[in-house]
Amino acid sequence: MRRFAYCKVVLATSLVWVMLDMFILLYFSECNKCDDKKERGLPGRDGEPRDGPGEGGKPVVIPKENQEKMKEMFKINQFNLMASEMIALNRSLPDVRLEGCKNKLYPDNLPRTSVVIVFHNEAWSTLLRTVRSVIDRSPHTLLEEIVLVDDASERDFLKRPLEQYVKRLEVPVRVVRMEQRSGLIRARLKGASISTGQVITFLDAHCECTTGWLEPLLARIKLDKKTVVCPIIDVISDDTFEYMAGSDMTYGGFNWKLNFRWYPVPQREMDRRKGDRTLPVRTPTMAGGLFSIDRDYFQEIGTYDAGMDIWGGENLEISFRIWQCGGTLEIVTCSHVGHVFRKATPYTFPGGTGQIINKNNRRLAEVWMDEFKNFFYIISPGVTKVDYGDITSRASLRQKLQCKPFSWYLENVYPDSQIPRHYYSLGEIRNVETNQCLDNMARKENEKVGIFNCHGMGGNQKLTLVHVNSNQCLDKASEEDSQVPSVRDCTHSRSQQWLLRNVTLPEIF
Ligand SMILES: [Mn+2]
Repeated sequence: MRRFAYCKVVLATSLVWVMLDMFILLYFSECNKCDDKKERGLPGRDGEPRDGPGEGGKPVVIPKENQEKMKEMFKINQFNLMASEMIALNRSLPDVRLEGCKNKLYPDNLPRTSVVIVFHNEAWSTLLRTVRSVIDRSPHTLLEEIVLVDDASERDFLKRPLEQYVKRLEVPVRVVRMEQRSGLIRARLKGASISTGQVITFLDAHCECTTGWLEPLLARIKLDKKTVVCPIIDVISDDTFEYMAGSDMTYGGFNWKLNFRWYPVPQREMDRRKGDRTLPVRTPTMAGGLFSIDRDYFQEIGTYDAGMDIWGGENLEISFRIWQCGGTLEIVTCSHVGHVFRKATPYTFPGGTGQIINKNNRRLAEVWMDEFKNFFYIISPGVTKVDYGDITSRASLRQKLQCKPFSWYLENVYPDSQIPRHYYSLGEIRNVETNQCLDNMARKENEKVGIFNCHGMGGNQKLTLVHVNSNQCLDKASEEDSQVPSVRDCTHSRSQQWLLRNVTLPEIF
């Protein structure tokens, strides 16, 4: 009987202790979620339920009374800074990977990477959320270091406070400063040169890496160091910081103006991968902000064109160079990294945005595009007036590496390009009677072709345009629709005669 009483006492006291432990545990884990999280939050484990603003990649809604302040703050970085500041630096994100990616196995001895992040007046919250997401979601055995390159920011918190903060992080983080505003290209070169990892991973300063982002990238490089890899770039809303999965069904291309654009992955690339969407996509171009490259290979193929200024065109330049000089450029669909896409740039461009991008594009066209550069020059004649500096070192690099011609690239890497691989002439088609020209009138695919006043370019040649299927002839615009040419029975009247006028480039340049 007494023994039973003893047992009851022992049981009761241990129960009290257990409850006390639980209380302490709960109390401290609660505290992680609230006031402490912005500064010292433990690495967030994805899947663990948390309920702060933006957790799980959810959108942040700003209450009505703060809308005015929010708009004011938006202007600072051209994204919703107020929302960003409400979100924990280590917020959780959804696992947006394809099912087939989640249990892929990668070799143990992957090469280690340095992560190089260039920033200019970046917000504290976005910059440090980028850094935290790298640290929290990468195996530390694969992380050599993080290198933050400050491209002459003016904000005080990016000086000593930043250096103090990153000292406490579990992975070595180095901060290097450019002496003057140098732009993305030169700042990245600086970051690359002082880093030491076998692989260099470039990230933008407002990214969030997701679970398992790094291993599939490094695995491709381990397999072949001439493979340059990009993650799928997910969208972090600039308005709400909502995290939205990017598509594995788009890849990088460009248009005649040499603007980078996303296009659907063509059937031939799906076929090559036998329909397995978890396999990397060969992409003609990269967006530029986020990619990994073997350090030696980066050197070997000539890093970046240091003659380019600030930003723009460098992504196409490195894309063409990789492909034409024997490398491979891929989007690794099992790797997801989010990026805050903005509608406007918060940066100032010394000398003006247009001038800089024209200069950079001119350099890449001159060095890499052979005769196909003319497509670009015709569509943006302003480009031919810019001073693009000396390109002899880049041209000799191309020579030295024995890179293939641009026609090879179009044929083998980007056959679905807007730039035709084979063309008869480059110019305009003018109606003999009306003296107007065929024009796409900035219309989109599957819309009517237009007819418009000619822009006026050199040499000509008379022809009749016969439609093969209907055996009818292209005629001047009809009465009902004066801007659209018509197809009628062939009469060989003047309205069915067209002049093909070649653009004679030396003439306009
Ligand atoms: Mn960016």
